[in-house]
Amino acid sequence: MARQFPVRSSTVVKVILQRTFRMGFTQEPQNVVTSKVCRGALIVMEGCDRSGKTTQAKLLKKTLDDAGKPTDFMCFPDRSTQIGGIINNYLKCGTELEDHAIHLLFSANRWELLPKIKMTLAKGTNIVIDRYAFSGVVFSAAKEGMSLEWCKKSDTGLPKPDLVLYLDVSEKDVQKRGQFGAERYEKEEFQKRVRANYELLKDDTWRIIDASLSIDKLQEVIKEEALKVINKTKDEKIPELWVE
Ligand code: DGP
Repeated sequence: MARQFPVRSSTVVKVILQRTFRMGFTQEPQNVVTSKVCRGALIVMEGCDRSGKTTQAKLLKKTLDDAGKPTDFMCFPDRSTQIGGIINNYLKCGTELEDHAIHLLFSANRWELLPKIKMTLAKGTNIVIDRYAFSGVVFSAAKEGMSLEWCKKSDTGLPKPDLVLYLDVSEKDVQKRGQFGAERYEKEEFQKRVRANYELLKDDTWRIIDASLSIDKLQEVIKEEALKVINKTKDEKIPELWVE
């Protein structure tokens, strides 16, 4: 005769669950650390040509890495892409392009790198960018017939930086740093208009840094500002630039 199973299957399940619960298997694993990934900060370095931005931006990347805050360096224009190649040729006076057309190419160069910017910030890495959309506006609007408002439009929707470090260098100090190079915009009169345009863009995310300080002193000031903003913004969303 077939042996009768003495208990109903629902009772078996109940017992197994009770035992398992007593053994602690249904509790949350004790030593699994669930850490939240905070976003990285977007830090932009701006200033007239020869203000020392590139040196400071590259140094800041290293300073933050060394301080345990992983950071990437980027620059605009990024001359390594196809669009960047056209821009490079234009800046070196190898080609002539209509003012609006080159403005849009500078802007397109930023848009094409947006996925990289977003991905980097999302994984918690900060980005230090040597020039951004502000350069786009101040250089293009320094040309005749180009309004500041029109120049802002093509970059509307890009992420707004958490911090803009503006390296303020006087005309006199620029002259002391030697001759301008041979690139298209490296002319005294043009740079004067660029400097005046920068004045029109500043808001409370900007810090005006005296670029006449020594490289080390300047880096100290910049590091302090960067660390402050990294701690402040890690849980915040990044707003869009120039939302009307
Ligand atoms: P840099 O590689 O940082 O030396 O920049 C090259 C030159 O291009 C410099 O004179 C600034 C200018 N520039 C940078 N970004 C833009 C932009 O978006 N639009 C325009 N018109 N000029 C820019």
